[in-house]
Amino acid sequence: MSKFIEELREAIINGDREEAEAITKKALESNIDPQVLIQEAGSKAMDIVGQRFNDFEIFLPDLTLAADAMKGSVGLIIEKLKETGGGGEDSVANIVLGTCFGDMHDIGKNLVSVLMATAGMQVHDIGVDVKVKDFIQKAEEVDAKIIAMSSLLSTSLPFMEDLIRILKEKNLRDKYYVIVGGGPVTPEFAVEIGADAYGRSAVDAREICKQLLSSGKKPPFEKPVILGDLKTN
Ligand code: B12
Repeated sequence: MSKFIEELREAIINGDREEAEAITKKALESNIDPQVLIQEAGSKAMDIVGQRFNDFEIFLPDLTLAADAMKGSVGLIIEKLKETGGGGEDSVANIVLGTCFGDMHDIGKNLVSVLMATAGMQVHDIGVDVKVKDFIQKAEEVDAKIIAMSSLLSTSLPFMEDLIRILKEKNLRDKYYVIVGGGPVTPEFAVEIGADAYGRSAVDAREICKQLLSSGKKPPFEKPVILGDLKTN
């Protein structure tokens, strides 16, 4: 494992934003793949911190510091991805993206947003704590093709199901592909609620959008497109 990855993981776990940013800068200068940096350093560090929080080894202030360090690192990685990934000039579709109501987690969603944008998609990131009606309102307003919902909290998962139910009630279900992702979301859950796709990571999210848009099929899909196995990713 690259020394940068190990050092960055450590800096994030320790909640040291300055150090995390300094290592991220050096790693990016050494041309390390930004996505490897996110996956192997950032996300792994967050998993460790999340587990320690769960086990009462650390508490909310520690979690907040770690998240801040992660945000610092991700901010620099996002800049790099924007520089190298192209712009949204040949946008293929409008995508409305947000974190579900009640949930303030946005680090993963922001990565999803940037990776979609670097693939030339027009992303309308409507932030965190987004009500179902606001996802739909925005999708109607911008004539979106895809509604992408992120959730890290189990308590916010029912809003994904609500969105699909309300789209059906409004006769809008065949207008939007609905894709879901985030920590507690599973492929089984995506099947259960009738989503069109599930992705484990931000890279999967980007690939899913490409697949849906080139499928030539209207939503809803009988079976969701599933990318990123929980066991291998
Ligand atoms: C950082 C963090 C925080 C930060 C958030 C900062 C921020 N601005 O986002 C702070 C400290 C604020 C926080 C608060 C809380 N948190 Co918190 N948090 C985390 C932690 C450690 C990391 C999350 C993270 O950023 N991961 C890194 C990113 C890169 O990964 P990601 O978000 O999973 O996103 C990736 C994929 O999921 C995917 N993806 C994401 N969205 C989407 C969408 C689509 C469409 C697709 C296809 C893919 C996709 O792509 C992303 C990139 O690859 C997790 C533990 C964990 N390991 O997940 C707990 C965790 C999510 N938090 C948890 C809890 C309980 C809370 C609090 C309730 C704590 C409290 N008691 O107050 C509050 C809730 C506040 C709220 N209302 O939202 C629990 C949730 C349990 C559950 N299943 O419900 C976790 C799992 C910790 C734990 N082990 O218990 N938290």
